[in-house]
Formats: sequence, structure tokens, C-alpha cells
Amino acid sequence: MSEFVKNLMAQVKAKNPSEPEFHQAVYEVASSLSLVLEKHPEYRKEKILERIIEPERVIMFRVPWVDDQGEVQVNRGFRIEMNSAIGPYKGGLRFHPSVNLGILKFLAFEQVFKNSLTTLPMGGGKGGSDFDPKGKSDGEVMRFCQSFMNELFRHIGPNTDVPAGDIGVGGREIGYLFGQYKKLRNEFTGVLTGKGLNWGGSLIRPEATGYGAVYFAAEMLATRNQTLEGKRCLVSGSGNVAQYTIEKILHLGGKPLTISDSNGYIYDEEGIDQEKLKFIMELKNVRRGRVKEYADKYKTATYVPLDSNLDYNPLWDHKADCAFPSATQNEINGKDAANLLKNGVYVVSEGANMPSTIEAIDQFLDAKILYGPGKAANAGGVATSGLEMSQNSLRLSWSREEVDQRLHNIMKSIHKTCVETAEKYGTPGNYVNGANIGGFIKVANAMLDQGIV
Ligand code: NDP
Ligand code: 2IT
Repeated sequence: MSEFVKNLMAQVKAKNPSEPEFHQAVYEVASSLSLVLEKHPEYRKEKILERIIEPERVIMFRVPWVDDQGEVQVNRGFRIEMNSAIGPYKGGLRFHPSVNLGILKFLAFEQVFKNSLTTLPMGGGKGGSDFDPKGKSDGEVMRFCQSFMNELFRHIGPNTDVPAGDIGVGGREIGYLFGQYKKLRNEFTGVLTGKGLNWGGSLIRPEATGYGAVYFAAEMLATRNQTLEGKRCLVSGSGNVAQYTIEKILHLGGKPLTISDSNGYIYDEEGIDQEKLKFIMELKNVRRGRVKEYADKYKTATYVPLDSNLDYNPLWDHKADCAFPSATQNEINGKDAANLLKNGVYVVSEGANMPSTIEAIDQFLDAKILYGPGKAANAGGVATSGLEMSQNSLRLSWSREEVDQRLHNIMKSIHKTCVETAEKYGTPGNYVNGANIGGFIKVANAMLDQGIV
């Protein structure tokens, strides 16, 4: 670790105690940036990195609501407005019981670099709540979303801060949030993305993160003159990102073998085909059930319940070529990475945000596999949110083909930036350095131009 990174991390830890995920995200980026800061003393002098790790604004608020039994419930709401150097704050909302300040700060921090890589003018933000939508009625989710927006509305706007979905926030939640914003402001604007298709949403936004992660994998494979045809793929999660990752793997001739949720995972040796994917979508999006049911329906599949005594995840311990982690942060630890490499996996494209620990990343980089970090590989979601913002501003909507083509081009461009930047800074093939440095430079230069703000 360089002296600069060591000192920076000591400060970050002292100033942001009990935020291990935020420390991890900063450490990973700062390690890449050592290469840049040596070449650009002006970034050091203007304290660009020291400023970038400090959110421009953190909003934290009470979210009271009444459940179906008439009981008062109290949750905590957050919005981290991290950086607006290149555009309005942009990033998702996460509703999950694990949500806390440190997790949202890591996500907002990652978002700054990711959004910069998309080529679109978007700053970085993230928000959410420790509310758990699991097991809640539609009425409860609606009342929670309304109460959440009763505070959030005064901080956001189509030119200020534009939230979207993330874990636990999909089309249903965005609908309730938008309805309440519109009622409070008496304005129909593109203040949220991921909206319904007949009230301002963009075609392909639901598909975009998963499709983008697979386009990114295809680009990485193309550097070795290979395609996804016939490739065995391990996918974690079973939500929005996992579902459309599986769909695009199928379009490109690959074979998805696994899905998971927080209770366990499914391994289907015959592969998950279109019909089985349709079942998963109905199970997760309509019935809001558990993946275990997949094994009851399809006898080629086995269900492995989560064993919290294990220090690794057996999902990553199957023979395969590619891995698409699409559930949550730190779902691939050092042991999982060793298992993936042992089993022949040589492509990792991260649909989730920061799914690999530092120990896992180090092994992927040492093994020189095709490792696409989340801030590059999953940027298709927010990029298509950016396209939704453009369509809303133009007051028109593009066709499915047009949006998909733009998404595909953006993923190719992100890939190119990563490859060229990694090479320029002396670490060819290192997509981590490519993404961190490529994302940083545009934001850093904008910050230099705009003075000490
Ligand atoms: P969803 O809520 O649709 O799905 C999340 C999936 O991950 C579920 O299967 C869920 O299982 C599982 N999961 C969540 N938390 C955990 C946990 N702590 N342990 C085990 N499994 C867990 O979310 P998305 O698909 O939208 O998000 C998945 C990942 O992709 C997240 O890291 C998110 O930040 C990232 N991402 C999402 C984007 C988007 O556009 N939606 C864009 C870019 C990145 P269960 O049902 O049991 O909770
Ligand atoms: O992590 C992410 O990039 C997202 N959850 C999507 C953010 C967005 O604004 O579409």
C-alpha cells in the first residue's frame, strides 16, 4: 500500500467509523488512483480525492407509517448527494433491513465513477431505507413510500437529484413514490427513473442492468476472440438484475445454471431456459415467492438452503466459465474467488455493486482473468436511466430497438475506456484500474474547472 493511500485510509476510518463498506470502496478506488495522482500534481494540490470522498450533502430523516394492524412503524430514510460536478445527483434507492449510512455512502461513492463512465451528464447519489418490503402488503408498501416521499420531495427534482430503483425498489415502489411526488409538487416531471412505460418510463430500463452486464462480458470475451456461445454461467440473485442477465445470456447462446435469494440457491444442470425464466419472473415479481419453489417445479434442479456456518458460498463452487454476481455487496469472498478460479471461471461481470471483497479482487487480478468490476459492468442500468431523463426532457419516447442500441453502444464505450485507460496507466487488462481512473478523470477535471465548492 502506498504511503498516500495509507494516510488517506487512516483519515477515512477515523472520520467515518463503523462504515466498513465505505472504507472498502474508497480503498479500492484510492489504490487505483495512486497511478494518476503521481502524474497529475494538480489533483493533489486541489485535494480532489479528499473532496470526492466527502458527500456534498447527507440527508437523514424519520419515516413513520401505519401497518395493516394499525400499529405505528418507524423507519429511517436517507439520501446521499455525493457529487454533482458533471450533472444532477443520480442513483437508486435501496429498501432493505441492512441499509445504513455506511452502505449508502459506499453505493453513492461508486455511483460517482460509474455515472461518469456512462458518457452521460450525471452526478452521483444514492438513498434508501432500512424498511423491509418482504412480507408487506401493497397497501403497506404504498403508505411507506408516501411517507418516505413526504420528506424526500423537498430535496430532489429533475435538475437536482433523480432517484431510481435498487434492491427492494422496483416498478411498484417507483410508482408510489412518483404519485406522491406529483401530488406534493403539482408537477409531472422526470424526477424519478424506472417509471411505468405509459407514464414516462423508458423501454429497456427494466432490462438494462442485466443486459448491460452481459454486453460487457461479451466485450471482454471479444478481446480473446471468444463469445458467450455455449458458456456455462453462474448467476446469483433472482431479482431485476439477475433475471435480465439470464435473459441476455440466453439470447447470446450461453447456459445459465444458477439463481439464488437470501434463503438459498438453485443449481439446474440442464440450464435455465426461456420457459423456466418466465416461471422465475412470475415467482419473484408477481407472487413474490422464494427460489426454493423452482426445485419443486423442475426436477433437474437442486435447491441448497443457505448454511450460515459455512465461510463460503457453494453457489460459486460449480464448474463454469462465467460468473455474474447479481445479488449484493461482498457476496464473493476470498474463498469463493479461489473456488471460482479452481472451477475454470475466467469471466466475472459484476451486475451487483461491489460483490467481490478486496481479497477476491486481488485473486482475479493475479490470475489475469476477465474481471469486470461493478462500476463498469453494471453501468447499463443508470445509463438507461440517463436515456429516460433525455426522453422526458424531449417529451418523446424512443423505440425498444433505439434504446437497446444506445445501451449497447454505451457498454462498448465503457469497455473501451477501461481497456485504454488501464493500458495508458501501465496495467493492461486491469479493468479495475481502467474503470476507477477512467471514471475519476472526468469528474476531477470538472471539479478543477468549478473551483473550490
Ligand atoms: P432486487 O431487489 O430486484 O433483487 C435482489 C436479489 O438479491 C434478490 O434475489 C435478493 O434475495 C438478493 N439479495 C439481496 N440482498 C441479499 C443479501 N444480503 N444476501 C443474499 N441475497 C440478497 O435488486 P436488484 O436486482 O435491482 O439489485 C441486485 C444488485 O444489483 C444490487 O447489488 C444492486 O445494487 C445492483 N444494481 C442494481 C441496478 C438496478 O438497475 N436495479 C443497477 C446497478 C446495480 P431476497 O429476495 O431473499 O432478498
Ligand atoms: O446502482 C445503480 O446503478 C442503480 N441502482 C441504478 C441507478 C439509476 O439511477 O438508475
